[in-house]
Amino acid sequence: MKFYITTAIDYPSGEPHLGHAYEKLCADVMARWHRFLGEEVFFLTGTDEHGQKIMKAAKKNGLSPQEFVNKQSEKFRELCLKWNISNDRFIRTTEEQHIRVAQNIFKKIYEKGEIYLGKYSGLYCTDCETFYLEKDLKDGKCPIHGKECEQLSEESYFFKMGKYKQKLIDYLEKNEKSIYPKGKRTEIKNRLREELRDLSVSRSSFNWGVPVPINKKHVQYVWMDALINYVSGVDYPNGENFKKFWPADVHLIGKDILWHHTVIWWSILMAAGIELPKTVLVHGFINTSSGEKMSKSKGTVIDPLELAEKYNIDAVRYFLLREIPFGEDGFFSEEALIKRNNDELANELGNLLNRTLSMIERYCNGKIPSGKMDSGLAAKLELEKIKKHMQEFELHLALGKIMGFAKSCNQFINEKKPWMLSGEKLENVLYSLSEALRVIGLLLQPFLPQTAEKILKQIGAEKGKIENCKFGLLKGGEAVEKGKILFQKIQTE
Ligand code: ME8
Repeated sequence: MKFYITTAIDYPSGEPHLGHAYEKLCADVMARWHRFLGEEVFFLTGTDEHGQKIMKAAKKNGLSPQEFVNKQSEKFRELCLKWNISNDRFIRTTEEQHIRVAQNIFKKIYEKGEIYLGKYSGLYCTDCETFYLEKDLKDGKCPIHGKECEQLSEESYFFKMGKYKQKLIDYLEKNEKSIYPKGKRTEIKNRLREELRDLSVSRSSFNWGVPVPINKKHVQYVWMDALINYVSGVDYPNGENFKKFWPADVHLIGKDILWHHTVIWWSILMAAGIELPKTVLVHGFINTSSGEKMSKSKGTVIDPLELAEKYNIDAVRYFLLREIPFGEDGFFSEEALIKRNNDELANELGNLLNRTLSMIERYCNGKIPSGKMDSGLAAKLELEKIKKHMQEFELHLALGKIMGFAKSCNQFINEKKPWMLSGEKLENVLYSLSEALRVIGLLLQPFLPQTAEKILKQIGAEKGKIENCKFGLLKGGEAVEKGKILFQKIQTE
């Protein structure tokens, strides 16, 4: 089995924000989960470096567009490192190889007679890099950014997107999982009831873009360049990775770019004769606790690199994954993060490890005793439900079930009172707790990779895959190695 997952590629016109980090985090958990299932995974992320928005930002910073994106894209790479994102490739749309593929696809569609030269007049939002019709505007402004749109008029190539309308509707009808969650699929189906216009796919009033292969006075429209990263990232058309991994299993994106990833991307693929991705998966937006929508252009941004310096990154990952039901919008606040760190990570998970290891040290000379897994405790692990939640992209529920099991283990200690036991009874309890911790450690690998590694190391177990999540694999006699506390409680004044 293979699993190919992508995130949107970020505009490096500004600094990375929490929304960027959140998207990479969710994709990371899914990529790691599928590796955990034993599948061959390819995980792609990167930066979207062409277009007017980048050009304007470069100018503002007194740099050439190329110098500017070189500098900015490093910050997004650093974000991946600091947040422990396990991407297999970081693609930049200014890479030669990507540019070649973007041109190849443009040319292919042109040669099929699906692209023609015309003139565009319309309203353009540079922040979205998208044309709008008068009726789409909110109070005369961009519906996403609330900014004035520019009136543009220039020579442009057009892709005959309009003629794909029925094909797109049929595809949506037939493929239930093509857009997830369900409501988003309905949203696109409804929008497709209206007229579908041809798409302007080139710009001629500036030059920071992929040159149109048939007319060097034009550059490819930034979306006609950026979307193609999903196939250039696996070396379309002849690369091994393309053959092995395409079609993508999941394109993970935010709700503001759903139209681009379905109607635009799918019709480009249809025109180029390339298979369509299996699922476009939409996550929610993160807002700050003041209720303000986080937005680069409005400057209400939380710096995810600073967060990674300030807190244990697994506490940040945990907070976002548990706090926000996947697919819905959510709030970020440091107070709520600290509360979950203290109540759930320190008090439940950290405490469970600490108590268990202390007892093994005290009563069993630091070696896991051989024993029998307690069937009552074993039954508290809802492995099938965890798998099902992951299949349905309910990351928050899967993680909730794993943490629920840790809570059951703490209750088990309170009920069994091992400090009152001796002999076989004591050994069985400590063995059961070690086994439970081993399975918790394994299951946490996709979510909190550093913490999982620490847990497994401290109880003398190996990293492993889903098939190791059954009880009875520890033999007894493994030396435990109590390490530093997993999660420090954070004091608030
Ligand atoms: O749209 N919360 O780039 P981008 C959660 N380059 N996610 C958010 C968010 C928030 N507050 N704000 C933005 C682009 N996002 C294009 C994509 S793909 C071929 C080209 C998400 O930097 C947003 O929905 O504006 C998108 O999925 C991603 O961050 C990058 O946004």
